[in-house]
Amino acid sequence: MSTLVLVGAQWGDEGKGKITDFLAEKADLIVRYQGGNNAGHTVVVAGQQFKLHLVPSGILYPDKLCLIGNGVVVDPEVLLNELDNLAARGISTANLRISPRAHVILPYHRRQDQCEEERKGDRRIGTTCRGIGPAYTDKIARVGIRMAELVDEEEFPGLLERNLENKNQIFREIYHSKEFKLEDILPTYLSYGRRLKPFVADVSVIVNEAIEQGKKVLFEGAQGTLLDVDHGTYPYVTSSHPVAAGACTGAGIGPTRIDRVMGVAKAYVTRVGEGPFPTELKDALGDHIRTRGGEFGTTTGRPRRCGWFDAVVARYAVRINGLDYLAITKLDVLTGLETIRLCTAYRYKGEILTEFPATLKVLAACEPVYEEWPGWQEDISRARRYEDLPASARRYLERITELVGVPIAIIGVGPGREETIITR
Ligand code: 2SA
Ligand code: GDP
Ligand code: MG
Repeated sequence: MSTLVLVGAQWGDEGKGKITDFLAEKADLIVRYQGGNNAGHTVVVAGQQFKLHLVPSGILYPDKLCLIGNGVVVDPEVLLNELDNLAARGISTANLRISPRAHVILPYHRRQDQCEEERKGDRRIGTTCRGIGPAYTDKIARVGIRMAELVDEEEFPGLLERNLENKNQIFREIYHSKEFKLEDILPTYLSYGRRLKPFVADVSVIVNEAIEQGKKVLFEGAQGTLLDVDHGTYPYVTSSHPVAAGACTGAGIGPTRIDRVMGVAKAYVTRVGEGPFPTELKDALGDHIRTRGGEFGTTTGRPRRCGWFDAVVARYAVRINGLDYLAITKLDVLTGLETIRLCTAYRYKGEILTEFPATLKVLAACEPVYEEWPGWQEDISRARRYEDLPASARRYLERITELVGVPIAIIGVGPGREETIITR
């Protein structure tokens, strides 16, 4: 198999970073295709933790090409910091390439994100305030600035000036907030452009050539299916396409170039930010899972909401992404629970729903239908083969497979690269 798209099958933070790093050993190229530094992908190797935001999670292997596709929004300041931090830890970033078509996050996007959240009040999305939504809004409105322009010292000043005029009007009249001065931004961003210029290369050309040559390409989704702007719990979503199809538009490849799609799901569910979450546990058990699973935002540190595994969500992810396999992570976090619940369907006004509803109104009125399964008490973090898992853990996973309809290819029993079981 030469190309694999890895997507979040829930609301993000499923452990995509860890699984990407694990699979990257056998890949030649690792490609981010959407999102920006709202993402926080954690990789743990030899006890060392790396939190990646824009750089693909293949970067810890010195021989892999790591690509940031056109579908990503790039905050140059954050990216340069990330590169500096990696370099300080002895990780080479020489193999990084960034698409000239990727849009740039500028300071006014970050402020706009914050102002918009404040204006929404109790209807806020709970964004990461990294400027993601406003940068994608500008892209779709056809006023965005791309990497190609950031690194072009003739083009960038005029574009920035024009955009600042518009943005300042919005800051003045709508948000009643401070205006931005051209001279405060321009020299800094020109210098960022100079530093990033050597990394800019046509990612679509590189990826397509690699595929032609039979190289292995791993596409690393960020966020998750239920945060997709089309397929997620709109409007409580991010502004990009985390779903597998996003890899095509976000990296510049055709759908015929994708061989396999893997969905990453936790053995339970988490969500950070606002919006519906049918199996959420708002009790001591939810707190227990949060503590045990270290469920705090990798980017913002916000506590994540925790709940039971939801097979309605997982089946939806299978359908929307065309999943071939699942990777189930954080099974170890459930160790010690007497019983584990699995949501098999929703009850809506006395009716049983097996498909994920399109509206928040219906979703809000849905009650999860649960099955209960016995838990296990044994420490599973040293399990390396499926057979090493206690019978009740295996039964739980087998029930997930039955309910979701795709096989589980990888099981996570700890954050470290080696704390992984491959089943196929
Ligand atoms: P945004 O900032 O516009 O993308 O926010 C819109 C919604 O998308 C959610 N979102 C995320 N959900 C989970 N994980 C994300 N990455 C970080 C992490 C989050 C953090 O790895 O933990 O540190 O808080 C991520 N990025 C965006 C967001 O919560 C909104 O619901
Ligand atoms: P991502 O955004 O999908 O890459 O996920 P995050 O990195 O934001 O959050 C996942 C967290 O769980 C990170 O702290 C990982 O180190 C950790 N993690 C990943 N897989 C496992 C696992 O199987 N078990 C445990 N205990 N932790 C895991
Ligand atoms: Mg994350």
